[in-house]
Formats: sequence, C-alpha cells, structure tokens
Amino acid sequence: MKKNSNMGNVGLFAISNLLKRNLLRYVVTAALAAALLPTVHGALFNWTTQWTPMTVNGGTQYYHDPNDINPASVDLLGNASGPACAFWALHDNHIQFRLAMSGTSQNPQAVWQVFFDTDGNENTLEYVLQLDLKVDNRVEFAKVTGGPTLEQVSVGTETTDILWTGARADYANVFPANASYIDLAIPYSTFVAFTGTSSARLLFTTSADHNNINKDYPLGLSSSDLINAGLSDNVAIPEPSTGLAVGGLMLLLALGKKLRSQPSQR
Ligand SMILES: [Ca+2]
Ligand SMILES: [Ca+2]
Ligand SMILES: [Ca+2]
Repeated sequence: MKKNSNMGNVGLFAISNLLKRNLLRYVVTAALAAALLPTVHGALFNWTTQWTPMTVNGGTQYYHDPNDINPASVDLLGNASGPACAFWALHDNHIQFRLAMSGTSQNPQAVWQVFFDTDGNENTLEYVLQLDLKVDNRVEFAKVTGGPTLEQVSVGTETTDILWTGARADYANVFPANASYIDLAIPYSTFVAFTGTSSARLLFTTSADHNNINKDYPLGLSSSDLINAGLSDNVAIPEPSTGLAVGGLMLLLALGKKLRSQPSQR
C-alpha cells in the first residue's frame, strides 16, 4: 500500500509541475496576444475617420450623376462640381473604401463594387472588392474578366474566382448610423498577396447582380461606355507600418529564449 501511495504522490507531483509550466505558457501567450493586437471594439479592426477622396483626370473629385438611379441606396451621389462619391483609406492594416449614396435603405438587396485595374491595361479590370447583399451576403474579393465596355465586365462567381471573402458584420458598414454611406474593407496583406501590387486605378459602381454591373456607372457614363473612361487616377497605397510586428517578434524570441533557459523539472 505504501509503495502505491508513493507512486501516487510522484504522479501527482509530475502532473502538478506540468500544469504549472503549461499555465505559465498560457499566461505568456495571452499577454503577448493582448500586447500585439490593436485596440478593437467588438470588431477585427477599426474603421478610419480620415477618408481620402478619390480623384480622376489628374485631380478632379471622382463623381457620379446625382439622382439618376433607383433605388437611392444604389444611386452614387455627386456631380462634377460637387463632393466626391468615393473615398479610400489605409487604416489598421486594412484598405478601406467608402461609397456615398443619395439615400439609405433599411434592407438593401444590391451590390456595391470597387473594381481594380492592376495590370496597366486600362481596357480590362482584374479584380473587384464588392459588398454582395444580393446573393451571398458578404464582402468578396474576386477575379474579373470581360471588357472593354462596362456592360461586358464579368465578375467571377465560381469557387476558383472568389479569392477572399469577409463577413458582412466584420468587413462592411452598411449605412452606419443611418448615414448614406457603404464602407467595405480588405486586409492590406490579402490584397497584395493576390494582386502582387498595392498600386491600382479604381472604378466604383453599383449593381443588382453580383456577377456584373447594371446599376450606377461612374462619371456620367452609360453601360456601353469604355472601362478606361471610368478609371480613377492611380492610387499607390503605402505599406502599413511594420514596427509593431517587428517589435512583437523580438519580444516573442526573447521570451522563448527565457523559457528554454529555465531548468527542466522532468
Ligand atoms: Ca448616381
Ligand atoms: Ca487592366
Ligand atoms: Ca457573390
């Protein structure tokens, strides 16, 4: 009996030490995660409050025709002398876009689109970031084919065409606080990984379908106009600061070294 009791004590001691070591690792890991993550408020990232207006023709604000599309929730706002209808920002490691509409909707069922010309051939669009509240209810980053007219643009819907998706609740703001804006975002690293660039000309539209453009066209254009007539000035999105990531990695290495240098209790 005594022998068994001793074996039991040894076993309990080993388990106790194992739990202590694992607990230390959990505490360190949790503290590291808390230190490295940006402050968030129930979301994966923060939205910017400092939007940069998109421009066209070397500095004119990017605009649409006002009050030319029904319903107002897909009618891009503005005119050549008015405020821009499209904005962008790089904030909290996410590329963010804002589209200004002429009205809101309680239950919108449409698609808001940001197209990208990334290869320099202005007769084609290569990618789209779109908020699809018509079919899939998510933010989608997809391959685009077709052209050179706007009505010939085709957004891929096959699994191989959809490069990335984000939940609507995380990556879109649909008429926040009942303001007539649609905001959508994609992680900077995701965009660069798929496109191989962070420099592009953009085209902003709305649609009743998730695989084409058939609602509002930019700059007073119509469906038979050319893609290149609707492209913004080139936007070169700067790389986000890597200071935090490098600092976090150094902290991680230092802690790992400290843990390894502790005498083993086995
Ligand atoms: Ca419009
Ligand atoms: Ca192109
Ligand atoms: Ca879709």
